[in-house]
Amino acid sequence: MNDLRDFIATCETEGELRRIEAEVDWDLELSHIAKLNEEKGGPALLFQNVKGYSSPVLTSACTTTQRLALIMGMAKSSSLVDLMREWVKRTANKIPPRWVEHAPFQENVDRDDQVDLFKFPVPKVYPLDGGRFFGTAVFVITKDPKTGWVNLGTYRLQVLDKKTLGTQFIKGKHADIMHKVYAEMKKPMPVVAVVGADPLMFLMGAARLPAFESEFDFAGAIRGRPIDIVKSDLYGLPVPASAEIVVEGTVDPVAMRPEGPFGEYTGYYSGIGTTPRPFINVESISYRKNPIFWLSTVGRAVTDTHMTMALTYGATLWQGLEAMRIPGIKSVYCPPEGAGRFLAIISVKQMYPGHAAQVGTAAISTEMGAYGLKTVIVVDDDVDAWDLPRVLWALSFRFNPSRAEFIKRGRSTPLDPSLPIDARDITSRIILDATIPYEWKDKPVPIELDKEMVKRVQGRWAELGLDG
Ligand SMILES: Cc1cc2nc3c(=O)[nH]c(=O)nc-3n(C[C@H](O)[C@H](O)[C@H](O)COP(=O)(O)O)c2cc1C
Ligand SMILES: [Mn+2]
Repeated sequence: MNDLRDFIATCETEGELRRIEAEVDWDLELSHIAKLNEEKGGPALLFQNVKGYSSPVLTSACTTTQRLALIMGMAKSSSLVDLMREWVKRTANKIPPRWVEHAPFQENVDRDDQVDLFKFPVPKVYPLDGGRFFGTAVFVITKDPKTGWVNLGTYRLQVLDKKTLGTQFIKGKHADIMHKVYAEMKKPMPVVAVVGADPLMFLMGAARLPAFESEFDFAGAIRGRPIDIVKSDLYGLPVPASAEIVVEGTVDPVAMRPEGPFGEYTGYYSGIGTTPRPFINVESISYRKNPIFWLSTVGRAVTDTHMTMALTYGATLWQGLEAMRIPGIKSVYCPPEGAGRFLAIISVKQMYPGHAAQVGTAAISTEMGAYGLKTVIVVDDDVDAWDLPRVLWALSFRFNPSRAEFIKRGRSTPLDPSLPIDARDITSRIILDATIPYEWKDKPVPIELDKEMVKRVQGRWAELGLDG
């Protein structure tokens, strides 16, 4: 798969995409069709007739595990955990990107007075949103001026006027770290924001990968070949050659403007009553002919944002545990209902006393876990991390509240609605050890059925009138 057009074609062949020919308004109507479609587990949608516009909008691309599998080039029958396991395996050997000369998006370039973000069918998503959001299924590319580290991250972008995009670079995110380096140098930070490209690049933007490493190298690892990149129009930043729309500009080191609110993945609006934020002065926009605009509805669970984060945050957590060389990790699952980041379940084959406790404390110390993760549940290896009824069983019959570990202070996300709006920097965490302690000499005896008797009664099933 090379670009978004390949993905759309593949989805169409696989019966995973519907084209919408009827005219649809970008103002709430398009997003509401997408959201309701996502709640029904529907296909990806390509809106071909957006009121007042001639180019299309793609939504709901990542709402199902099947479509995430198509993006990763895996079998449609793969489970989310299969995708995570493969992600961890493939990203062990990173592949740097490759410079190429030309890209289709370079065909149209608008600079200076021609720059107009309203040229694109940017939807307004939720009723109380502060405006139209150009960046949902987006990724922002920045470069550290001191080390040359290139980062690619998904951060929402609001159209503030035809040449300005409001940002929400949350504290400690990689674009925020780089912005602070530029601010110290009193220099504006060059940025590129890309909408539409090889859809894997959006997954990479959303993934919580380590600082100082480039998402391009991880993407190459997953594709098994280098990602083709070209130099951006003005500042020479690397841009995937597969891009549909490329916006380039700078973020001032000090200037701020109000941004938001936006209906976030927690199911609540964020950006109500928050301080102003940095913004992008757009200086150039390049785009393919008939560019495909891509939207994620974000919003309440479960949308394509939750599925994307369940895959990418879950894989990052798993990778982090592997990197710590902790033995016995059987499976990791970060439920999409928790946006893949607030709740994690880890299944472990215990090998020594305290092993389960180690897994819990390790999880909250990984790159992924040291951020918004609040609850870790550790289960024994006879329970699969994704098997929620069995996890609830373990929480009922193996878990003892006196074995819960409570951590009072950790880094939080300002989007967490469980914290007061003015005190969201710090959260508490809890580790629920739902295993049978390894060191117990007398362990409870689990019920196993008599094997011979099982065989015998299965042989009599029809005779007993229980078939069908
Ligand atoms: C659709 C979508 C929107 C997101 N919006 C934001 C945002 O506005 N601000 C933010 O800091 N993170 C946002 N995230 C989460 C980041 O993409 C994620 O934390 C990622 O790791 C950031 O990249 P970085 O680790 O290179 O900083 C969003 C994720 C998705 C999938
Ligand atoms: Mn990063």
